[in-house]
Amino acid sequence: MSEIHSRSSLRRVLGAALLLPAIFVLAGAAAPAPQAVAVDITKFAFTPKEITVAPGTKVTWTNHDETPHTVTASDKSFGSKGLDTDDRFEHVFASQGDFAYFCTVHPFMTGVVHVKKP
Ligand SMILES: [Cu+2]
Repeated sequence: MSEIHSRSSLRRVLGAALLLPAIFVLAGAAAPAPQAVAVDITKFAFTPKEITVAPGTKVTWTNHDETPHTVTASDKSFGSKGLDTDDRFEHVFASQGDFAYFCTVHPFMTGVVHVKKP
C-alpha cells in the first residue's frame, strides 16, 4: 500500500522536473526585446562603438574616464552636457534611423546608434 503511494509521489516529482525546463523555454520565447542598452565611455572611446536597437529603447552612456566627455548627435537630435567621471546620459530612441554621434571635446570619438524594428 505504502509502496504504491510512494511511486505516485515519485511520478509527481519526476513530472515536475520534466516540466521545469519547458517553462524556462516558454519564458525565454515570451521575453520582450531589451528596452535598455548601455554604452561605456572608456579610454577616449564609445564601447560598443555601434549598436542596433529597437525603437523605444533607452540608451545610457556612462563616462568611466577621468576626462570630461559629451554625447552629441551629429544632427543635434540629442546631446549631453559635459559628463564628468561616472556621470550618465540617457536618451530614448523613439523613431527608426541611423544616429551618428561624437564627443564635442574630442571629435575623433564617434559612435552610431542604429534604430530599427527587430
Ligand atoms: Cu571626449
